[in-house]
Amino acid sequence: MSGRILPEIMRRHLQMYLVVGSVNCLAEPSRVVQEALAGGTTMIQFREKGRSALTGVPMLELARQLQDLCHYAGIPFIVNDDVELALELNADGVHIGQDDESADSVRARIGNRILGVSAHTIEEARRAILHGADYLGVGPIYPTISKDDAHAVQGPAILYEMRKAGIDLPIVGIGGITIDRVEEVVVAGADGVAVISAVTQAEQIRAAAEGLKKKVVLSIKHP
Ligand code: 3NM
Repeated sequence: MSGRILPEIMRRHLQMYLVVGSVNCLAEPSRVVQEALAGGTTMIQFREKGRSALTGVPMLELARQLQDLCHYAGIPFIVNDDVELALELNADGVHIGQDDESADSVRARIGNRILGVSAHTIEEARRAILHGADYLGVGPIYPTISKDDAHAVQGPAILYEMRKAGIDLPIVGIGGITIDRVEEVVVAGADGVAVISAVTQAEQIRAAAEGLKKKVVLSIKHP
């Protein structure tokens, strides 16, 4: 890779960002991801967390399977938290939280791969940018049932505040986002939505991803 991802390309990848692990899936994870990709998912984060999360070889095999699907679909495959795993897989990027290794040290290890950082405040956002983040994950915007240790609900106001403070890095909103909430999240300043349940728990996964993406694109203000 010859350089960091361009912000305008990053923004497009954030439009319909599916965060997924085996724990979130009612059906076979690879089926869920295939359907979500068919619906126009723009980026995938492998997040194998929770009580019944896979570990060791089964986890690695699943990661490889999902990575292949992303590769064929031509979209980035991002690994949550685990820098070692991301490097072993030669993933397209890593997403880290505030409790994980610091962003500057992750940046040093991953070279020009995509680096996403969760930020809950303007200060955290500014620090992440200084430390080399390519995008910020901001949430939880609404109450979520998919993350046990989620912070307090922020509401879309946090997105307005970050943009008003001059933060112009690509941002994805996360936490409790459903199709009915997409417009509000994008109008508040997000470039897209990151979801678990709105896609993985949907009866029609492909249609759910398609609907969310369309809503994001329609809600983006075009100059
Ligand atoms: N991170 P759902 S909220 C993985 O606030 C994750 O940083 C969050 O799942 C954060 O779309 C969250 O089902 C869970 O609410 C998102």
